[in-house]
Amino acid sequence: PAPPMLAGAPLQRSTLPLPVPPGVGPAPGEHERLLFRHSMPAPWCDVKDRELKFDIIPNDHPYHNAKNPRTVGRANEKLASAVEEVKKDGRTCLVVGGDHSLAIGSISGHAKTEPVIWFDAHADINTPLTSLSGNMHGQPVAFLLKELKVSGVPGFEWLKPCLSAEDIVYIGLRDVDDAEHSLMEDTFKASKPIHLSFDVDGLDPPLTPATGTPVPGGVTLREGIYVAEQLYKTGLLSAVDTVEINPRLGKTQEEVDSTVNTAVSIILSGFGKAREGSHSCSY
Ligand code: Z70
Ligand code: MN
Ligand code: MN
Ligand code: MN
Repeated sequence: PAPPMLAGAPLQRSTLPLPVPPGVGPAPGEHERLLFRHSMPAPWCDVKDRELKFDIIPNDHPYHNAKNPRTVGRANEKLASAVEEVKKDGRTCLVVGGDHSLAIGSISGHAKTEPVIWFDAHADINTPLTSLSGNMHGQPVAFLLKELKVSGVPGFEWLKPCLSAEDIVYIGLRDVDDAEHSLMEDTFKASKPIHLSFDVDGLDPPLTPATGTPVPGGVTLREGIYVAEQLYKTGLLSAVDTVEINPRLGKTQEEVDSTVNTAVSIILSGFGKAREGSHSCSY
């Protein structure tokens, strides 16, 4: 069949390495069919499709609490080379997984200095020594961080940790193991102080109508408060701006009140007010 056409950013050339980690997800070839079936015509995208085949290494015994380390390690080595080729070709790389252990190869193969936004309910920063599940998809960040010096894992001889703690921004965390929590405190504590510059027009307009340039489709109050809470919990929040709050622009007293109340909730969260239901442990 013709290569699948995928929706994507205009003016970007996209490439699709399609890893199928062993035993996980659709069978080889199935990705292509699925992508084709769900794709929308996007003629501005020049899609170059590739599929990676991975070997299942026999007798792949656990390394401490890391299951299938050789199989996962070699698969990631292959993925890293594929991503590197895609980037050398000047294309945007889309990896369709597969579980999150593929980030080890994907991020290693990408240029080494880019910041990484880790959007996840989970921190995925367990090491083979701390993991309770043994699942390597709960460990990729630890493998990538220079600070954590994970080494000696069979299958990962090729890997050179390429990220520093300051290169990672987490969004969405809400299920972090105790050991991960300590690892994060140790790893991220040396980071620099954080400045939060909070423009209320980043929130959805009904929350802060009394502002100059509302734009539809903003962040929910829940999300905004969450961001402020998480920044507070880093212990590194050393300055906060709250801007574009303009009571004169409220058409009614209600609009003024909701704008001010929203801003106050964000500020309080940034300074340590926990919502009801937060437990005493900071995660
Ligand atoms: C747990 C672990 C996990 C999913 C990541 C969970 C990790 N912290 N789970 N993504 N779905 O096993 O290390
Ligand atoms: Mn994950
Ligand atoms: Mn997750
Ligand atoms: Mn603004």
